[in-house]
Order: sequence, then structure tokens, then C-alpha cells
Amino acid sequence: MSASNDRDRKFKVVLCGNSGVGKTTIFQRIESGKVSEFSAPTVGSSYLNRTVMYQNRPINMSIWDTAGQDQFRTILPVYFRGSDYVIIVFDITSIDTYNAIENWAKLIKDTAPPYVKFSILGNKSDLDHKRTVDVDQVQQLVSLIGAQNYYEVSAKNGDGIDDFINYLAQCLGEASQTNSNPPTVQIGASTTDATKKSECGC
Ligand SMILES: Nc1nc2c(ncn2[C@@H]2O[C@H](COP(=O)(O)OP(=O)(O)OP(=O)(O)O)[C@@H](O)[C@H]2O)c(=O)[nH]1
Ligand SMILES: [Mg+2]
Repeated sequence: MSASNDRDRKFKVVLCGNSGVGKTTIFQRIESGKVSEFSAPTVGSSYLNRTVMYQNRPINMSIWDTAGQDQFRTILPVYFRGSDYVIIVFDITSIDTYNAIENWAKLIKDTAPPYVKFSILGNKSDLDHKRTVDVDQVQQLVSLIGAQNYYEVSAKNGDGIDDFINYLAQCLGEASQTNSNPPTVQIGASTTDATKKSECGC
């Protein structure tokens, strides 16, 4: 792939996870830095474009929000199609959403492209006092299911979101230097700097 094609490449990133874990709130936080007080369950999907610089190279991403309710589960493979990275979100205060991660990983492995990478994102870190899932527990699951990493964020107050987006850009940037995932089209909008972190575990 030529350098100019590589710069124009767009990576498809998909958020998935049980209903209520906060996917749409994370999406809003990434999109505008603000979140709504109340959020209705998602029906359908939406996406945003984001470009993050990694090693002086733009990493263009389209980030997709999906519906977590059971009745939409059969549609998910449509969104996984052509994806480069999937983020499995769970709620650190809800063991049920943690227990569902293996099923999400299976769905990704069964229906997403073979080169896809995925990681686990624990949301609602502002509710640490109500935590029902330990970090160690999730780290073990990361190894078990072959996820890239585990991050915790709070979509509500924004903690960890920028770090996670920068990690994602690093992961995609490094992967694109070492393999030949098929390119997709268009270039994104806003730009942040991902050059701070060096080890992504990809
Ligand atoms: N305390 C806290 N609440 C949050 C956080 N993120 C989301 N919420 C709340 O969790 C509820 C569900 O959030 P959504 O973003 O709609 O969840 P979702 O995963 O998009 O749900 P579906 O669209 O049904 O799949 C809402 O009341 C949010 O305000 C967070 O980081 N902390
Ligand atoms: Mg939603």
C-alpha cells in the first residue's frame, strides 16, 4: 500500500455490549465532549469520524454506536462487517454485563473479519463504590478470550476516554504497519494527539 493510500485509509471501530452499559454515552463523549443526562436505548446505529495523530500519521476512524438490546442482536454482524476493531463495553457495577462479554467475543469471532482486534472497556468508573467486577477478574478474561487490552472509563465525567481513544489509534496505527487489512474510504474530522503512549499490546 502506498504512503498516500495509507494516510487516506479509514478504520472502522464498533462499540458493542449489553443494553445500558453506556455505549451511546461514550459515543456522545467522544463526539462532543458532552453527554445527555438521560439516554434512551439505541434503536439502529450512528457513527462519527475521528482522526488522531499517531507518530505524525493521521489515523482515521469511523466509530459506530450499536443497539445492545437482545432484539437487535441478530443485526450486529452487519455492523461487524468490514470492521477493524470492536470494543466490548460492560458496566463495572453490573456482573450480568461482565458475564455477557464471552458471548460478545464469540459473536465477534464468528462474524467479524478474521483480522479484527477487540478489547474490553469497563464503563461507569465514577461508580467505583458500586463496583461488582474486579480489575484482576477482567484482566484474566482478556487473556482467556484473546482481547487486546482492558481499559476503564467514565463516560459520565470523561475519565479515561482520551487515553482510550489514543490507545485505539496507536493499536490501529501499529497494526496497519504490520499487516494488510483492506482499506476503506474517506477522511475524518477532528484531530487529537496519540503520540504520548508507546506500548499498546497489539
Ligand atoms: N454513572 C454513570 N452512568 C452512566 C455512564 N455512562 C452511561 N451512564 C448511564 O447509563 C444509562 C445507559 O446509558 P446508554 O449510553 O444509553 O447505554 P447503551 O449501552 O447505549 O444502551 P443501549 O442503547 O440500549 O444499548 C444512562 O442512564 C446513562 O446516563 C457513566 O460513565 N457513569
Ligand atoms: Mg445506546
